[in-house]
Amino acid sequence: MLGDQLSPDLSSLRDADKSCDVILIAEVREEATYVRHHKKKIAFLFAAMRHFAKELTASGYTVRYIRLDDPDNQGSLRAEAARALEEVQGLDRLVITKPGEWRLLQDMEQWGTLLPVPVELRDDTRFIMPLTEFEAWAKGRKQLRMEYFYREVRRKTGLLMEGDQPEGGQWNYDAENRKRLPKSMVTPPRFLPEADALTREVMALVAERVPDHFGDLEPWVFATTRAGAEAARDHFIAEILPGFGDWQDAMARGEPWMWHSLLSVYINCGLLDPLDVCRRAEAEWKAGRAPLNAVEGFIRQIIGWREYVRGIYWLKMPGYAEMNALDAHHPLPEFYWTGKTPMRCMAEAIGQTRRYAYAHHIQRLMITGNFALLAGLSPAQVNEWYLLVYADAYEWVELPNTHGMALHADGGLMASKPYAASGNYISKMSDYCEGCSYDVKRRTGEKACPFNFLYWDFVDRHEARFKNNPRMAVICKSLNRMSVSERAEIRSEAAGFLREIGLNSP
Ligand code: FAD
Ligand code: DLZ
Ligand code: SF4
Repeated sequence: MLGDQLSPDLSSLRDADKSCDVILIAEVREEATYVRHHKKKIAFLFAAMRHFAKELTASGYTVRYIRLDDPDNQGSLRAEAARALEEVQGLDRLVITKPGEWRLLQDMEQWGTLLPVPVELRDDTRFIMPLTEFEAWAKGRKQLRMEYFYREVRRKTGLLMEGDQPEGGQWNYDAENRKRLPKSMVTPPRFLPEADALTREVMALVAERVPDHFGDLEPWVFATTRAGAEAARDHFIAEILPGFGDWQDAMARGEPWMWHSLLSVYINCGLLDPLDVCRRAEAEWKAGRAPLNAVEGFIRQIIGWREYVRGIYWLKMPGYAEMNALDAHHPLPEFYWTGKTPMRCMAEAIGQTRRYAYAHHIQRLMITGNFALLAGLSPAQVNEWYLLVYADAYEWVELPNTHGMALHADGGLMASKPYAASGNYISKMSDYCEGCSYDVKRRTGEKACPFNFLYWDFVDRHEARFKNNPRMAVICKSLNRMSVSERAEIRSEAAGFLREIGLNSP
């Protein structure tokens, strides 16, 4: 069982025989370092793996748990599987639930020829839409759009449905979910558990073994047991969910969590079941304790976006990872690691990412993602960053979000238009611009906000591609209303800024 397969109803356990089968779980250097994962991400996963192994043992399974500091640790999953087969008598086959990453699936598909026993790879059944159903849905469609897929999943699950119609008469209440946080509004207290003794032990191990990886171990913010994850879920549903919709797109200084659930980290590693979480949210609406816009918005993220990005990943890999439709090649600027930049919005989002291995969706999309898009950063480098900095990141979910949603590197497969925005959007949805060294109102000249000239430079660079896109036409027309000298000034300002942060002009 892999680090993100911590579910007692995993397909590989379906017919497990407690009297003779052995469950192998291994902390291995190769998985911990193939990208330099955030220290908090590794500590979270190893602590959750250790707790899960105890849970399995208590329920009668024989578990072979390999710790990172086991002197005989072979350093890779395949080598640990080989060692287990050698050291444990009587094992005659290996059963694995398929991993969520192409790289690992490719490797595991070879195990049958490399190991002395047959290897059976089973589908991961923890998703609502099996991949074959996603493929069938996608087949023959000219355009794939999440919204239509989402309606299929609503019908399939019956979530927020009245017969074959959506509850409340609308499928989507997003229009109600774009409020700016009022100045007087106070965000609710969050459920942020302290580290238990087991977790503290793992934190010390991580600090010792991968000291140069990105990110802080303290302060600790994640539950590492199933019971803890369930407590986090219950707290969210009872206390936070009612406000989820209204400020879903809002950002505020010193407010990393807003009304977001902080549940992806638990759902993605198997401590929480996505459909169960959605049914509980639906029950809150039915009981009149949470409004429809909040509950629909929350459920859409899980049964819509989460399922959709997974479908896209497996439909389009391996070519998907190589796409670079906007021909973006700049390396990642140093401040993506340090958070040291006068751009207050970027400093907030990156600083928080370093501290918590978490940032909410709008920060990932409209701050760090938007900057990467506008500045023409290399999708490969940006992808690696997102994969390693967030505790909830596995390639099946990270890659389509980054590559497709944030960077438009797939040329519009995931999203019909790039999520490009100038400083005006950030100023509307946050208080970051107050007290920033830059002036969000200025497009060029002294103290002009980099998001402004980079935005117009981006539109200018890609005008030919976007002018026929109906959702970009208005923007392209605005660009065309600018004088030649104005456009030249924007280009030169953008080039100067990129040089200043260590990048050559695009
Ligand atoms: P909430 O805002 O409370 O949302 C509820 C749940 O919906 C989440 O827990 C998550 O399970 C699901 N969800 C919401 N949006 C998405 C989405 N776009 N795709 C898939 N699931 C979604 N999410 C990851 O789980 N792992 C990643 O590696 C990841 N990388 C991302 C990279 C970029 C560039 C962007 C723009 C988004 C990424 N997301 C990723 C999606 C989203 O940002 C996170 O799921 C969310 O921020 C997690 O925090 P939360 O649990 O508080 O979410
Ligand atoms: C992310 C991760 C890390 C850091 N470490 C391990 C590990 O030591 N053992 C393991 O089984 N899995 C680990 N993982 C998760 C995998 O690298 C991989 O991302 C997922 O299993 C893909 O579904
Ligand atoms: Fe970000 Fe520009 Fe606002 Fe500064 S002024 S916080 S750089 S959007």
